[in-house]
Amino acid sequence: ALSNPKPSHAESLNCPPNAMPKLMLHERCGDHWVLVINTGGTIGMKEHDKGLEPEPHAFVEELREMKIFHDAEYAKEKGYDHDKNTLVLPSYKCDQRVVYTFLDYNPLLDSSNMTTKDWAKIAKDIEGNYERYDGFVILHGTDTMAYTSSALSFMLDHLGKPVILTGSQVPIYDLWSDGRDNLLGALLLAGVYNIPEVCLYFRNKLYRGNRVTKVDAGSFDGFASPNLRPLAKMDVDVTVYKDRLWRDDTCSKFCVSTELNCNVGLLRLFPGITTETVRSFLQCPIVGVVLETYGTGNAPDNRPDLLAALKEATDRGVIIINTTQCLKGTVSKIYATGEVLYEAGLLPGRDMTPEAVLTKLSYVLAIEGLDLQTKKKMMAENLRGEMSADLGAQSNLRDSRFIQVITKSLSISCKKELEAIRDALAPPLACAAAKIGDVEALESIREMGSVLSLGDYDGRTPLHIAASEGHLEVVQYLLEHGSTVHGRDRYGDTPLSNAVLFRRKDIVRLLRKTGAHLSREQLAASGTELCSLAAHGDLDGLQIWHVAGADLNTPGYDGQTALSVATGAGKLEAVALLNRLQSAKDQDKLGD
Ligand code: ASN
Repeated sequence: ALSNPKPSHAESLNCPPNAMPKLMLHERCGDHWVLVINTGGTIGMKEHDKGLEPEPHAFVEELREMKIFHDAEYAKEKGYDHDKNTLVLPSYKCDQRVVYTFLDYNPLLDSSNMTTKDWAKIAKDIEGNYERYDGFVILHGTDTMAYTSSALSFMLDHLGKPVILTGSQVPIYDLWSDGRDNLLGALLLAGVYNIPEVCLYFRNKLYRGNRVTKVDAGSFDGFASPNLRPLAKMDVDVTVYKDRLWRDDTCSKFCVSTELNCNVGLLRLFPGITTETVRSFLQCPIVGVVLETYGTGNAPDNRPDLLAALKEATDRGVIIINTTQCLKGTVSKIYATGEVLYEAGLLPGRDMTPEAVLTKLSYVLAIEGLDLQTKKKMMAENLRGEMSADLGAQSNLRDSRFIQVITKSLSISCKKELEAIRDALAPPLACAAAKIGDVEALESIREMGSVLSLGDYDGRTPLHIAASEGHLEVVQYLLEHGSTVHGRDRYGDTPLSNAVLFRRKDIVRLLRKTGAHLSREQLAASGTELCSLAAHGDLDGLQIWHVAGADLNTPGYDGQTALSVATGAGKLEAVALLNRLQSAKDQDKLGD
């Protein structure tokens, strides 16, 4: 079980007992919390009789001794050293700290031993710790890492925080190892950068988790993402390609589904494959198949026996997805040898990797209450960025009136320049539109192909601004078009903390519904704020903190609670409100 890394109220405020706390809603967020789920893999292995095997208990102890992985002085100063599983990275860019806690699985596994049950355990652990951490790093063996990262991408729905899988080809304890770089990069990306996706980090590159495949057993460059460029690169500069990030277009809260259908399989065609092999593979209980075919998705069209075996299966309701055996590229309807497969009832898998199709089938086929047609529709849809967008459906930048005017006046003709102008102008324009509550302007900016979640020079996104200004309709629109509730500006503020500050109760409600929550620092500091509001009998202020998720019993800097302060100050209405809210909460708990 996880020991509680959460610092006490006084510790987290880092202030002497009788001083006013320094942290209110505006303190720059200096400490970023990451949970490292250690499932095993080469990164933590040592040589045993039969070869390399995972080594229990060694990891944290060894990292603690390495200066690049642990700043013992800072940990002591902040009181983080009480937890033996928690370490702190040295200062990164303007004194940002990644504080990371290890959750070691028992037993640690070579990833060849992992099953769908292990994926479910990882997903559950992320769910259970979701609000307490800014990001998650999953240490994992490389052999099946692409399967796990693909599976998690589907199992973690409406994900708003980074989940980054990494590992290494050589144990971290060896002198010449890729483990140290991979772990360090993954920790920084998970802690400091808001990349709301399941990703895989290897050899300086961050990839989308459902686009990767292991391509090299003997190189530090072990993974490739053939059909999608990396989401970030950690070179001299850290570059996050924000326009490539997958954005969830809903107001729904993060949730996890751990049900997977295991009656799925991968079948690779080869010249001369017998119909008996295909037929026996497609036997009951199999319900979903990834068929790896040739080139752009072709199979022999002079083998009626084989095609009949496929058709029999699809007629029985087996979903068969046509994918290419090629590392790169997509299946498309070009050849007669491809068309016969669709006549046999197969569905095109576009440019998805076999790992992505297999785990997607497993996920979709386990959803209860869906008919076959809906399941097929889901397989064809882009659920988590696992397939490339249909190029025909993309809007043309040149169609935008706004861009037309700029293009003309600046005599621009090439696409790259157009995109550069769009990318420079879109964030401030979107912020301005959010400020005045103009949904139509935001829609036009989005139609130009711009991402609405990019921030201004202070990292304030349109969502921060709309939340501060109280434009509920704009907040709703932004959430439905890929804005993240977890974005932090340079002061560490989120849209939720802005909405609390400016007392936008309806917006606080909507953001909470979408999964926004106060940070551990803000929760710890809320006690003092609540006491101050109670002392002034500020009912509205107390209510808004309650709606934002603060615990009304959190003590202030001097140990008093809001209730004791309100009682002492004779603020009877505040006393009544606090009692009412508390008893409603107790009732809720009983109901649970
Ligand atoms: N067999 C190892 C594993 O997948 C390979 C590695 O991690 N490099 O656990």
